[in-house]
Amino acid sequence: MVEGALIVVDVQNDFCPGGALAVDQGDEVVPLINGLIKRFEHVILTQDWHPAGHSSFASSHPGKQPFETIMMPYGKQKLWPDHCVQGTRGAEFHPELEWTKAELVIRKGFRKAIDSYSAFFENDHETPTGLSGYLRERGISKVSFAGLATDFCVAFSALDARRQGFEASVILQACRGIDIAGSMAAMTERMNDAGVALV
Ligand code: VGL
Ligand code: ZN
Repeated sequence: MVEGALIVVDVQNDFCPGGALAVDQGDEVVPLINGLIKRFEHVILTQDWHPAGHSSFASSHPGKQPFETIMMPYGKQKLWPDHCVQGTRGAEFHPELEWTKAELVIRKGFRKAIDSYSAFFENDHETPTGLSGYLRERGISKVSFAGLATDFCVAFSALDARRQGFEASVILQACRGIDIAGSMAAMTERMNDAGVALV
């Protein structure tokens, strides 16, 4: 068994080909992640889980298009197509993801006025999801990330894991990115600087 927790980030239909915010080859990570799930001591899943009309949706801002950036009270926010709406098929885990072993599902982005990329904090970098407390209480000090998207939810989760004092690695082979406006290179550099092991 690999020590620590595997955190499987947002392997949901809307981030896979055919979904509302599809990541290129997003579904290719599923068999790899299924293999990892078997090998890890603990497994935690995250699930992007937005109410309809969420403030990160371009459709909630008249005249705005997906992938534009706007200012929100908590800072810059990229706007997305409607995705991962609570209770829809797009928000469900990929049908081939073997998730039954998971001990915890962290849902994020459920507050209408604030987006959440990280598994630890919402995009104000202050509002916690409770994951740090959960890991600490359970004595888990090491986390490894796989899933979607490398340059958004995976990267922000890994950075916050370091900020919270956890040992963090990203299993790149089992991640796929969105890569808009150089986001992959920028986030890779930030993860390296923060001491995230990219493996
Ligand atoms: C994500 C954009 C919006 C992600 C979630 O999982 O990386 N990206 N919501
Ligand atoms: Zn989202």
